Amino acid sequence: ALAGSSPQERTFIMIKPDGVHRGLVADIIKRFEAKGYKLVGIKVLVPSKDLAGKHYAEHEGKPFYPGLVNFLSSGAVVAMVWEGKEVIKTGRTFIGATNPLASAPGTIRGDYGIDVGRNIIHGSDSVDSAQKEIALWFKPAELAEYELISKKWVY
Ligand code: RTP
Ligand code: MG
Repeated sequence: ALAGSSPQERTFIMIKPDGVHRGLVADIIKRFEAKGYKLVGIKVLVPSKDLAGKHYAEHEGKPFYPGLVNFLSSGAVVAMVWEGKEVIKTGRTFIGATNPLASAPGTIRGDYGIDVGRNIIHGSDSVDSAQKEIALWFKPAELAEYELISKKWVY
């Protein structure tokens, strides 16, 4: 139960334009918040094609890449940084499989999605990609340094 024995990590979570348009922002935030994770950064923006392209640079050259970049930059997204023990892995578990039809009920994509190109939310898949994505989407001053008062009841 000691905070010192629970190393904290950060992940980049983004509600994509379909999730925003469908009114899923509060539901998604609620899941991370209720789990006990700490919100350290959040903003709404319409990403430029340049930013969307950089975010998905690992997929450059794949057939779905141009459509993916166009889709992400087609509307408002909610970009967030969440902090806590194993939040990268847990975030991916919350989100579900890439294809919503293959995602278990109870996951965000499993509960709300059908199409792989309209899968509602993004989450970093490793410590390395989390660091890169946080640096791409947020300035250091946009991340809040504070102690979550509930921490000693969560850990
Ligand atoms: P994300 O990066 O958005 O969190 O999704 P992911 O890790 O679950 O999946 P990834 O392989 O990184 O793919 C990024 C996004 O590209 C779209 N995609 N389409 N076969 C296809 O048409 C296909 N494969 C992937 C999805 O929207 C996926 O979220
Ligand atoms: Mg991915």
